[in-house]
Amino acid sequence: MKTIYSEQHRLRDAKTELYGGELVKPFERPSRADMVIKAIGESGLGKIYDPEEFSLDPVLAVHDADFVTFLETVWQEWQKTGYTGEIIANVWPARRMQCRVPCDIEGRVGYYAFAAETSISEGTWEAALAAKDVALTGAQGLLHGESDIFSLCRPPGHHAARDMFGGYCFLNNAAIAAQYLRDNGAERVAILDIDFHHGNGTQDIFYERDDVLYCSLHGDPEDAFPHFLGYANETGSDAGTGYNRNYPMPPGTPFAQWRDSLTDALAHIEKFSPRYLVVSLGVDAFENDPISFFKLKSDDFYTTGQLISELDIPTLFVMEGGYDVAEVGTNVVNVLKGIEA
Ligand code: Q9C
Ligand code: ZN
Repeated sequence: MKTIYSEQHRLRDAKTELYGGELVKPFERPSRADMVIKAIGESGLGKIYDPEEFSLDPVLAVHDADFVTFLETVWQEWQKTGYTGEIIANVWPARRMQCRVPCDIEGRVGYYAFAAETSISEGTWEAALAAKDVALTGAQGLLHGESDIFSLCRPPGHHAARDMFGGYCFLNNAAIAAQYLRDNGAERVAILDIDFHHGNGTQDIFYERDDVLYCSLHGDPEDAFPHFLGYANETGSDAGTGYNRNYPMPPGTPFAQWRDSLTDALAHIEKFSPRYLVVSLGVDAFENDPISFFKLKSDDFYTTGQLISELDIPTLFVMEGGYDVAEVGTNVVNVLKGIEA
């Protein structure tokens, strides 16, 4: 299996994350991708390729144009104000307030953010652009007939909505890839999201549509980020009714239970009969993940890969979360080895 990877991910190296009322070193850090690429190199899984460069068109097919311009220009604007720290939202259009884009930069940061943990730092935009190229190059591989590809994206993407960033995500790499597959001849595309967190951004982007099925296994929003989306009663709207499926699970969920959700999601995907599958591959369901609460063991990721491969659908794996830096490489490689078994 080919891996697509860009060193440009290093440009996303924020100094701050708002966590527990303090500014800490972000969990989503460059060493995560270093560990994954190292494990891929040692695994014998296949070669590592640089991405091709794509225009913004595939990004604008899923994201709001003003949001994209905001991400592109916000660091320079922030510098102009004279602020010396990173960009952290501190105000929102909350209940009964007006949801319009203000002029002032702090107002606009709050408008486009849905959470405050994610600082925008110098180089974030450039890294996000490269991550979307990594995802799109993988999608193009599927269109050219490859059966499985791993796009080692960083920063991750599944929390990024049409016009919102947060949860360490800016551009929704998996959604951009899925839409690109649709725009290049695939009638139906399914997205399976096995990251520990609900992919609120991906759900948001495809919620009214019946051509992209979204299925997500995640920590119950009662207890886990992003808290305000990801419940089981969110099944899609309009034409998309029935094309969104959430599997929220409680703290302490072991693999046996998680696997039942996976089996159900896979059966649902099979019935949908998609031309391609995009897997939002986070490995933060791991038992030692520092910010998550499922109990999957490293071997369980191998079984997960095996179960996904039984679908026999050409699949693009898009890297999302996974914050136990010591084991993130092993866990990702285990999924991919399970696919090739
Ligand atoms: N107390 C991804 O995995 N904060 N994003 C969690 C826990 C945000 C995770 C706080 C987690 C975002 C791509
Ligand atoms: Zn996650």
